Amino acid sequence: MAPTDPRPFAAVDLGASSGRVMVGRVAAGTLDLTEVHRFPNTPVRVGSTLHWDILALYRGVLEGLQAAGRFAGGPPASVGIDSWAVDYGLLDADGALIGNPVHYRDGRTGSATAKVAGTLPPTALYAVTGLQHLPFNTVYQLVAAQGTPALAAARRLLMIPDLVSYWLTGEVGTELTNASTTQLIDPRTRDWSRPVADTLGIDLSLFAPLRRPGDRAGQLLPEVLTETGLGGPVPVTAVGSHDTASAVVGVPAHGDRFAYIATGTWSLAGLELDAPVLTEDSRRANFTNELGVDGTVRYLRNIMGLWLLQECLRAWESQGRTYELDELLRRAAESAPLRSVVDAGDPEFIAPGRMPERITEACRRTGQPVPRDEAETTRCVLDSLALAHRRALMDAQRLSGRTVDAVHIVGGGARNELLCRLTADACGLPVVAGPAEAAALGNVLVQARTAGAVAGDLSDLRRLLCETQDLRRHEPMGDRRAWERAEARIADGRDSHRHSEGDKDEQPRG
Ligand code: ADP
Ligand code: LRH
Repeated sequence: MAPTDPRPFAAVDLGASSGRVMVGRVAAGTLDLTEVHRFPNTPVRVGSTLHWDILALYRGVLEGLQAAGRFAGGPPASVGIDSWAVDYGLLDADGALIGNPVHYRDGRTGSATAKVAGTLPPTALYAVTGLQHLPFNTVYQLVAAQGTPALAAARRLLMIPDLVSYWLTGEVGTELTNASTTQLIDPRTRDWSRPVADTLGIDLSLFAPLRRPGDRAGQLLPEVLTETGLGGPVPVTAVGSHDTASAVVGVPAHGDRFAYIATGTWSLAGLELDAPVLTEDSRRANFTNELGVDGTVRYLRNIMGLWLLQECLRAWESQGRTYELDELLRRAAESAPLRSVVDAGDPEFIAPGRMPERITEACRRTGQPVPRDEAETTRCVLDSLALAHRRALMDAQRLSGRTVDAVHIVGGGARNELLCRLTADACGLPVVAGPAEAAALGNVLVQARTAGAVAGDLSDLRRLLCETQDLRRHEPMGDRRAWERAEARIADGRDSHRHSEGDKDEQPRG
């Protein structure tokens, strides 16, 4: 192949709702992406514990790599893997997986958050790690697992993309962007915080050495080459293995006056910064400082995202009412705006199940009209998400001192025109929607740079995205005061909920 021919890179992108393998062809001035395999990501409850079906996902990865080889007419130039954050698998002394990784929506960390807060006050933990309080952060999962036979038998802990990489290559490592979601990394040093780990009794030697995006992570094992029909050798490159880190690389922005919202199962709304914001105001606003590619900080807030809608659809389907998303969104667009809104930052929505009822209960609790049908419930979800996007981006600008003049929506939610339009209206800023597969594109771009198919910094990679990807622009419209009034309803509801809950462990909520 001539050096200027586009080279195929395989991106494995495991999202909470589906896994996919994409082939990206890259050269100067060229970037195209093709989905070669998509497979559902369906969690499994065993007893009372919710697990990821990790072997089904790994089978999807192998089938996807086989499809990538067929599509590219030969082995890809390299493979990169990204997935959702915080979760992990434990390996025994023989390198075998101990049990199925537990899903971050499992309730096992219930008492661990208070236990951690009792040992290391939230203010001190934030001052070192800068991570948003989410009850499923790896720290809480590990504290919840203390004393279990599984943790006692463990010799290695691999985050989900590192586990897939280990199965493909036989080599272990801990990729930094995802490691930063453990709440054990100090974003100033970009290394483990031994004081935090020691105080909480967490053994850092369980973690394999850190890798940075762009590092070599091994090459496909002979049995993987046989299984996938790929001729070798095929290198595996560490990318921003946290899907949100890859998605932020995939934001088609110019300059630095932009905000991003990576919307899929979650909405991750924030800014790209050079240094973390570790102030008490930032902690109280529940902002996170996750590490990004090329020494950046992803200063953002986790918001519930399209999970709310996914769970409503699942509930309606279980009652025999199956809806096409397009049709539901069309009806939602015709429903009354801002009739009722819920707090999409409220951890009460993390667990699966009964979502339409839980939304109804939240509306009733805050003295708002309850949605009368599926279209109104959908409208309530999308208005609530747009409002949470607005709140997050206003807070991010205030807390960081950076102002923005455009919002980029990437991820599956970029396909939801109503959500993009409502977000533009709520924020009073233009929204640029797309690409929907930003994580896979960011994954491909980091691989391509390591392989020498493209060169430059993040702004150069983003220039290539701007030149090659289909984007839609939404200008803000409507009455901004309507959003302010809706925000006031949320703030009142939040205060009264807090008091009725007794604000148990004084943790902030976004
Ligand atoms: P994850 O990576 O977390 O699995 P995705 O980024 O794939 O999530 O986003 C999935 C979500 O994107 C779906 O739940 C759905 O709400 C939204 N979505 C996907 N395709 C469309 C579409 N054609 N129109 C509207 N929304 C869409
Ligand atoms: C999105 C995501 C998000 C995390 C959550 C657990 O897929 O990685 O950034 O907080 O999953």
